[in-house]
Amino acid sequence: MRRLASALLALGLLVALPSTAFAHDVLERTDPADGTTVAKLPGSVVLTFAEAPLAIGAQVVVTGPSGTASSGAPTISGREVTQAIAPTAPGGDYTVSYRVTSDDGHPVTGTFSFHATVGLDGSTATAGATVHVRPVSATDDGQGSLLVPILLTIVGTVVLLGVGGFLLLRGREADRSGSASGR
Ligand SMILES: [Cu+2]
Repeated sequence: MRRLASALLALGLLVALPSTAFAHDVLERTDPADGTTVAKLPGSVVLTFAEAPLAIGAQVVVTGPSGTASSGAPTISGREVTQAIAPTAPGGDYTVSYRVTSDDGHPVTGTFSFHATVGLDGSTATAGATVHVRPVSATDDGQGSLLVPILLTIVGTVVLLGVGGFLLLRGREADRSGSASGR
């Protein structure tokens, strides 16, 4: 009877443990959603958690093509955490890093990203332009600058050979005149 009671207690603990872990707040959805493309960068990002996070220690950092694009501190309203984006933010790839304090006191952190075709400043993102165009022009520059060292090496070799030959000839002439005067 006692063994059965302890077995039931153990079983009860096993069932209870995951439910305490579930009290740890989780991110349910974001706006814009992770991995999506939006036509225009919104004025703010909204993170919706399973339960209302605590008012203290919330941090949301929005990073875009021009660096940090988040403006001011995030605001918490129920289960929603809203972070404003600076009106100067351009179009492009955005990453949002967040850290909130769960209602059980534990910190909850994570990141999500999205692509905005048009920025709040009205600029249009040229997808992949900064990644693909630069290596091509860098190769062109490389070929152009390679020609100069090659030419310098050729000119240098010719000059050295010329000077060497001149000195050799002069040395022979000096030897000849030296031996002539010595005689
Ligand atoms: Cu927790």
